[in-house]
Amino acid sequence: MINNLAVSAEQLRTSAIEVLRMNDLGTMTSAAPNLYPHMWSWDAAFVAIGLARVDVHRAITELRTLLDAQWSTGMIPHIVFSDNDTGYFPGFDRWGTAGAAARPAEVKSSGICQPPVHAIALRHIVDRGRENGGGDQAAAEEFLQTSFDGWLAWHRWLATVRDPDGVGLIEIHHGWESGFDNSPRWDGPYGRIRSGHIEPFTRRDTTHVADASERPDDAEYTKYLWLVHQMASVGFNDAAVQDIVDFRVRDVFFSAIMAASSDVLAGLADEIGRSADAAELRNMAARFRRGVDSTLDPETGLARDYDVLAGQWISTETVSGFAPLVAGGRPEVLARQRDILQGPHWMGNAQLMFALPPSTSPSSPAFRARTYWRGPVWPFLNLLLGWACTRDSQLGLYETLRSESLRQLSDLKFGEYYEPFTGEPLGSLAQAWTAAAALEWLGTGQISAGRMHT
Ligand code: 2M8
Repeated sequence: MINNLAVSAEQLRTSAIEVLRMNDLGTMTSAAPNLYPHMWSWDAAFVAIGLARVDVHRAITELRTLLDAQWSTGMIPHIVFSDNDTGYFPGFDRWGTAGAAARPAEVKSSGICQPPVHAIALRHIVDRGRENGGGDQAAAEEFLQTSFDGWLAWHRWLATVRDPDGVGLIEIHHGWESGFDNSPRWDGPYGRIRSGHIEPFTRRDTTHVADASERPDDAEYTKYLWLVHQMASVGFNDAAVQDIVDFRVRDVFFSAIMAASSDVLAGLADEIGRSADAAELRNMAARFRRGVDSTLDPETGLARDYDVLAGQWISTETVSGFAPLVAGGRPEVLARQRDILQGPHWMGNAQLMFALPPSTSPSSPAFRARTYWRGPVWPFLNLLLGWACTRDSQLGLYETLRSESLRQLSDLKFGEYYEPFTGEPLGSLAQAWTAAAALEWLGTGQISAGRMHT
């Protein structure tokens, strides 16, 4: 029993496993049952972390499916489409990736990417495999050996194609690439886009949530599709996209994940005797850590994105401002960031239902308590922050994030995101990465609820 939980740890674990089972399509996990009936790249990484707690083999399958969708350039696409192509728009046909030269012909995918959390997931799989020993360990070691080159190619693609000038920041070409789709971070860049003609479209997402106003509005969606149209018009060719696309932003949070993940992949490289690759990855990690550090706003102490086309910093107070806590960095910077995170504008806000950071600070004029990436709390992000705390031996903050997250998730709804003041689950329920986060927070202990396929 975990202190102050409305349910027992075993109940929470059983329900979380049930959600992953419900979303299990065989070789991939849908991000959510109806709203997102396909595999999403960074969701898959978190899902694999959770799966590794109950079934190492199934966790491996998840990452292998994702890697099978890797483009010949090294890019890992943000959506791998399942055959269940009914409930989601834009589907494969609308993406226009059918003719993209770099896409493996046998796998249907989108043509953009998401943050590279995957090496962190691979680390979890290897660690769980080694803890369990036997067949789990053998499978995890084998997967590490056979998949390593794929992950390395992914990191190299990001480090070259998306940071051609070596500034240590990843350039994204769509808000969807950040994973923070309609965050106020992107209001400036989207505000400057004047969409050209696109084919008419009918959205499906708004039919899967209780209140359509939680989702991005139609004007936002038109711009999202305009960017897809632009990229499709040049066959998703990397160099051509950069020349023509109307959204070019250096994403500080994506870059922080790149730094953290490159370090983790370097550690794994060492373990399999790939020391030259390990050195290259450590250099990558250092470069992106410096890049993240270079964005710090000296007044607010928060990290910032950079709008390349406008030549402007983006200073909206969102949780991405804590990118250094994910990237790692100078001790004094991290200490100040932890103070701010736990202060009155974030976790220390007295009105919060749980002491967990909202996606936008409630003190910001951009804050919207119920609107998607404009304010609600996202459980998977708290898991990522918690992971970084353990890496940096910040056990006090880790314990707060863990116990508050477990309290939040003990409603057994596994919401996509939560209203910060009431704790109401919003968006999709039974969201896969939320269930995975619960399993990882619960950690070791009884796993009598069993494997995925009993
Ligand atoms: C959301 O994004 C998709 C587009 O990629 C959507 O709204 O249709 C975001 O929360 C993203 O971060 C997440 O990976 C995806 C699936 O959970 O949903």
